[in-house]
Amino acid sequence: MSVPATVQTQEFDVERIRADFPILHQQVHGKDLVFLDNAASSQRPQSVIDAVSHYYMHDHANVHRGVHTLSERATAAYEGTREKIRSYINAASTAEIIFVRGTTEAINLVAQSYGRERFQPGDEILITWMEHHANIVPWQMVCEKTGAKLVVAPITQDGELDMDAFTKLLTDKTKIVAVGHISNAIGSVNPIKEIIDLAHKHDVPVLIDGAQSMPHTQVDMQALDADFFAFSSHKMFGPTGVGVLYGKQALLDSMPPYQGGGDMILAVDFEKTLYNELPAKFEAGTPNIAGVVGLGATIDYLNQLDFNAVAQHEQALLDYAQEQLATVPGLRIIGTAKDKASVVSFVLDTVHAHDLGTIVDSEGVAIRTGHHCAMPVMDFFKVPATARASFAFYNRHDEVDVLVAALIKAQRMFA
Ligand code: 7TS
Repeated sequence: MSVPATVQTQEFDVERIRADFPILHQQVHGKDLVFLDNAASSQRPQSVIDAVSHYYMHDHANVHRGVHTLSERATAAYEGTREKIRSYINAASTAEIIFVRGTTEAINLVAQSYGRERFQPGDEILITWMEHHANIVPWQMVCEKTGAKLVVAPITQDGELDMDAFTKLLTDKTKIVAVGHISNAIGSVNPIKEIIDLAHKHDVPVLIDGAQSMPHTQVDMQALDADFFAFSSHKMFGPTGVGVLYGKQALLDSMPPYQGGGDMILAVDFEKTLYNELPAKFEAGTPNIAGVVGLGATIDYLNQLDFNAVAQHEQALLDYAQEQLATVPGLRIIGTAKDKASVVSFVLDTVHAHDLGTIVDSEGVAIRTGHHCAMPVMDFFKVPATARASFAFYNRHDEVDVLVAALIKAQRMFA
């Protein structure tokens, strides 16, 4: 992602960072692991693993229920993470932080709870051509129930959102805009502040899919003025099975519960149920307590990083990767937006993406191959699949060299 030129950063010590991630120090097929599948799921530092383990060894009980000591400890750790997240993304209140399973559940929650009640036949939901299926299918489902229409803003040949077209498609019929911050398939960074300001001029709320931005950058909800923002812990170095829906309090207050059950009620009888206040209203049933505790430790870990140094390191990795990959004969990079995160999709003219994935794995290199749950983007670039190398702050330049050597080996095998 672009780095402000004037910002002074500390020297980024990648070896010190790598020492925090035990999983990186292993061999696969007799070769040092080179983990370049971070966009699918990144790895966890020891402190996060320890926090989850400590929680299970000392503090586990159900939350918000018992007056006994363990339940109070578990509740304090669970609610403590809510405050850490609030502060990390600068939300106005902890009532605006809803724990969910991940980005997918967060978007489904908004589509069903916000959309299903309000959308009418003829209303429009505006997304973009580069969305992950998690930001397409929930809206299609709500369209089927309400008669609303999914409108898709086009992208350019470089894989950038076509802002002129987007501006024209945003009309009085638009009832919500739902846009990814960073494309998982091609790495493009969308101008979300501009999109939010534009939509707000039409009084249209905006949901940002932040699944791919949280591992690379810090976001400020009040400065951004997003109405909803969704992200997954497992992509930002935290446990799997937990994520966050941020929503402005007034909007969340106006929405009905998404699921019913324990914890989301104040009183129940067979005639009528009185729903709980935010955020409990949207957290039915026993949550992923250990995951949330681990996410709290993840925020502590991220808070001690210098994100300007992280951004510079990742930009240097991206530049180096794109430069080196361009030296591989017959390799084409898919997605050449000016502002890109450290995600590089590519195809080789002689080797299918799936074969590539298997061959580079035999060299210890983990990349993802396929459509990346973004089939419309693949259709746009007229490719069935791509190979994707996605970097995190713990990756090194020499890992790019290992990838490139593995690709050349694959090419020789298929020659
Ligand atoms: N949105 C984006 C932009 C994503 O990249 C993903 C997952 C999701 C939503 C869904 O997140 P989840 O945590 O709820 O599953 N992306 C990928 C990927 O690129 N490879 O595997 C999953």
